[in-house]
Amino acid sequence: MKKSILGWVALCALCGPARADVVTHISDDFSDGLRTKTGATDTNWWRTNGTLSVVSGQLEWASPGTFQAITGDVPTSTLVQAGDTIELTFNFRFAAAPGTQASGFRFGIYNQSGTAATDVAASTDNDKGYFANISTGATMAHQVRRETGATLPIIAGTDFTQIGANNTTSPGITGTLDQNASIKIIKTASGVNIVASVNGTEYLNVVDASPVTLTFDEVAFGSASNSQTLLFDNVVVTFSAVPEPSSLILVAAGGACLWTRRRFAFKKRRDSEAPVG
Ligand SMILES: [Ca+2]
Ligand SMILES: [Ca+2]
Ligand SMILES: [Ca+2]
Repeated sequence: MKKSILGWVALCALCGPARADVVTHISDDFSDGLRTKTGATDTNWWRTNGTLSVVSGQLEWASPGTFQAITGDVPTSTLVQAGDTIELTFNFRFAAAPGTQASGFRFGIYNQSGTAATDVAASTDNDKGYFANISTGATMAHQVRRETGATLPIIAGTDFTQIGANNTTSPGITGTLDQNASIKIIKTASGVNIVASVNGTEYLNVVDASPVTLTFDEVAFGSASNSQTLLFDNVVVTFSAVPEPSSLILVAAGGACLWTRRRFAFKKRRDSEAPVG
């Protein structure tokens, strides 16, 4: 009997990859007309420069200026197990066609480094994380960068290192059409894998063996030298945690107990129903 239970536990623990639990941290469609948090999956939005307001159900960042950012607060998430993933997806568009700029549009996932974001303040200067650096206009030189928070501002400064090679084949962002983009950070056995996509096409897929952080509580959007107004909508941040091996064993052990109890009950019933003599 003991042998069968152990076998059952081992089988359960090994039967394929465990399904991750996906939690939606943020799902902001700006339908409340506010850039402040009013619901469970809503959030607060801040800017380092320019004017930030909700216009016609979209977050409008007017006159962003050069190398400026907007940020959104995210519930703290830590990547622990290989496979744990935090992902940002959103819609965006330029109000006027952006100029040719190698790092024209930026988006990333960050750690606030203990000083929470507020408007037009130095509190986001020390934030660290990863961002995708997507070119605008005719340029095609897209990159992923790791930022340490050592020099101001967030999503710019001189405190970043390029991870992996440039993508020089995917198109830059042009025109004023609505676009969709995403960036996700996936824990690997010894580092992180960063994947960024634009309009369903994977632009960047790189691995960083020296993560600057595994804890994230912020997303950021940046404008380099484009001064055009940007509009954002349907910002979604999800966190997927792969169950820890210990919880898998517990689930398997629970299943084994249930199986044993059922088997015992069945045997007892069979014995009591057996003809006597
Ligand atoms: Ca909307
Ligand atoms: Ca900070
Ligand atoms: Ca910086």
